Amino acid sequence: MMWEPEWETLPQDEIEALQLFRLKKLVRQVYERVPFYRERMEETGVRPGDIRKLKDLSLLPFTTKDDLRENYPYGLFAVALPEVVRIHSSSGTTGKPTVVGYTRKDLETWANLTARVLTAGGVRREDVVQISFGYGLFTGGFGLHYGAERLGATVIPISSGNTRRQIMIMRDYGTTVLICTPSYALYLSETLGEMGMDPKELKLRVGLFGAEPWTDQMRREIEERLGIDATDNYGLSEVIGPGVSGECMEAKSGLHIFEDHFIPEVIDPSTGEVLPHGKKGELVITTITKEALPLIRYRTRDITHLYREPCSCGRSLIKMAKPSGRTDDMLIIRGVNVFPSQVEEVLLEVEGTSPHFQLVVDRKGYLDGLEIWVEASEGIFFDSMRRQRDLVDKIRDKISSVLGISVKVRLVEPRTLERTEGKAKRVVDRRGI
Ligand code: DLL
Repeated sequence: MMWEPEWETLPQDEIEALQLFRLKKLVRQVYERVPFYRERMEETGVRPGDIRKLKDLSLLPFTTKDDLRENYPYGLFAVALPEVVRIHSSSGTTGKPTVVGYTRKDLETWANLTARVLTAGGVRREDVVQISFGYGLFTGGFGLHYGAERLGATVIPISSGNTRRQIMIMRDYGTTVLICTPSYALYLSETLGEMGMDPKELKLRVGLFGAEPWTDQMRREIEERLGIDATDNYGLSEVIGPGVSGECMEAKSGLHIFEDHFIPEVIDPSTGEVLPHGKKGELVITTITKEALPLIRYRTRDITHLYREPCSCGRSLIKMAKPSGRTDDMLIIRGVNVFPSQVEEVLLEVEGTSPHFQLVVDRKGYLDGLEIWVEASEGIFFDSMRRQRDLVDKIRDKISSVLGISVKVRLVEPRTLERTEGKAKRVVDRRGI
């Protein structure tokens, strides 16, 4: 089943013709309306008229998360604020988050795209869909919510947290579809066991998981434990949120990218050179239909490769492999993006610590935990237990509020964290994903 079969099965030559048409229009628009893009293009020496074929996309400069930050909050918007009807945002590398906006038409597009993802993952009108992604500035909850409503399913906008209540509602309301991060799905299955419940007591049949990397092995485990069919879906706030690509339940291999809205490229992250299909590198996306925040060659920092193959679901759309990692140091913990630099900023503000720290990520049971190991300054270390406790509480509260997830903080003796000659080893990831 497809949500918009006329678009999802377009032959490659027609998709490419459509992409070129939309790209030309987009480049002209951003050149006229967004000073940032005009300056960048002038610096690079390209003009809108130079885009004559799809391959000319590579003449255009990249856009990065830093560019969004430097133009915080609305500098890259291509429409006036009254045209923007929704704002979302995601964590930035330091300090400022990234702000994204949607016009009414963008919200339309987004709902259709997440409806495509849901349909590909096996969701139907008759389903009861429990959305356990956070609702709020994060794009996960609202993004999939409108898609599920669009396709006519019965939506339970439960948001994240309170696992036992999630399970109770799942049972009592007859939830058939679960939408959350893959790690939360596993955690739910574990809690189900702790509550002495059998998944057979639930009506769950399908799960759509995304917002963090996961493996096929994890898919099998989730499918077995919950007795469902699980598919992957990918997206990022800057580009639109969820709805950039999704797996089909027929093949469960690779995520179809909605090429009528996004042009994907894979580049060598160190040289910026475009790589041929099949070669692994950094995914770069150009949005060709978005109005409020169109992005030209946005560097996602996600590592994957692209391939086109006939798919058993009948879609002609190009596929991306499951993202396998990132080219930067961003961590995804319980679906929340975390940069070590955010922790550093907090520590620099707190007296009594040294700027030596490490983020230790672990998965206890199925839930990610983040512990921050911080070297105490000499003074504090020899201080009373009471003062140390106060310091730990202060750091914990500050970091938890900046990152948006709860963390544990451990003070360690001065000069005990490993020093390296090159890049500091800020992250110890023990999750094995
Ligand atoms: O995580 C959007 C989303 C919500 C996607 C719900 C799917 C479902 P951000 O918070 O901006 O947006 O984080 C984007 O998360 O660059 C990837 O590194 C990672 N990511 C998202 N989906 C996947 C996935 C949302 N399926 C960042 N596999 C991206 C691996 C993923 N990584």
